[in-house]
Amino acid sequence: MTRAAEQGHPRRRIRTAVAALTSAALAATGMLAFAGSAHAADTLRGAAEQSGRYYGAAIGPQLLGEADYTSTLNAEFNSVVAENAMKWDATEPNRGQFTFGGGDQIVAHAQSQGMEVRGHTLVWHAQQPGWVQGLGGDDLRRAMLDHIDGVAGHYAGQISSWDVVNEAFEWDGSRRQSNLQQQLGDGWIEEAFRAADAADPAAKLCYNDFSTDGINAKSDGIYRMVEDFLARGVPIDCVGFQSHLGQDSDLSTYQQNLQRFADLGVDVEITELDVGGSGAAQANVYRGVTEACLAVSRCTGITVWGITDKYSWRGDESPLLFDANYQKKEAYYAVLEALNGAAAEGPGQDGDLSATSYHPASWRESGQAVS
Ligand code: G2I
Repeated sequence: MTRAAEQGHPRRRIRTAVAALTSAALAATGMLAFAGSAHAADTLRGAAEQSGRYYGAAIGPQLLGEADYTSTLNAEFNSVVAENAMKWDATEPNRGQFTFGGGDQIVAHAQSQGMEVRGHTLVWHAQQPGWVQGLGGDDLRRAMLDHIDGVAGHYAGQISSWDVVNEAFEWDGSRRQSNLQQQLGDGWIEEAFRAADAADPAAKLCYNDFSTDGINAKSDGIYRMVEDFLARGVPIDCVGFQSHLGQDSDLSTYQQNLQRFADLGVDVEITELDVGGSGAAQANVYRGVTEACLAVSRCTGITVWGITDKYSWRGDESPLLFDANYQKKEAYYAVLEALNGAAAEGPGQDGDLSATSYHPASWRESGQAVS
């Protein structure tokens, strides 16, 4: 497969340098434990760092004042992503007027703690400000490109990887019929990646989606797009697999799916992991996802979609690693053990279940899922 890197794409060299600097910074602060260390780490970030990976959480700047929230974040995670604060509605509520307060708070906190920052998300059909929704044709194109330039430009050099485009595919592998698709045509995703490439030469550029947690029609469609982008030198560096799962989710092709994208020549990241359920069943799905990532050398890290069940978007399903009182759950210990290499043989998953992803009813209500 032809890769942009092999065509001498200039941004690849810069990104490699940024990654090396990040590793050097972690090592210099004593936070990087090396693979093969005899000592099991006792935090998620410490355990993930043993294999050079990050373990991240989605956070809200408004919660950083809560002592338990911030102390858990600082102790356990070495990467963050804004759950909402860097989206289009939050960063450009009026055309051309950018508001970076919440995102800046997150970046400042992360930098004070030696954490990486993922960027989420530059272009998405949801959480668009009202003024975008009425635009057509070239006006929408101009707005999209200006938005990418404004936001990715503002954070240039501070973001490890951007979710440039979020959730642009349907279940059957076709393009989602969003306003972006209908007004701009098939080329809009490519245009967005090229604009992000120009605005932030250091960040890795990801395509991010849900229900792609196995080999299925949707992940097939995204695979074909990535293959095409790489063949034509469109700048793409990574694919994000959201992994909003349930305790009955089928992980039988999860690792294989990550691996096939990695084999194309992109990094893969678990970007929004949460698992509805409880106890051992929930813990086993978390373990399976962790082991799958560890088994794929280009799986660079895992982000959970929140710290505590107290503030999860799926709060009634208790899908995270810390309960509402910030106590570590069984799932936490399963992840820690897996990151420490206790099950280095690779992922295994029992069961013969049909669902590949969990689709809360609220997605349908909010227009996020379409079937
Ligand atoms: O829906 C789960 C995630 C699916 N993938 C993309 C993610 O960006 C998405 O995150 C969720 C946030 O976790 C929610 O917190 O995106 C939702 C919006 O589609 C977020 O919910 C929104 C509420 O719907 C709004 O009413 C609220 O104003 O959060 C906003 C900010 O608190």
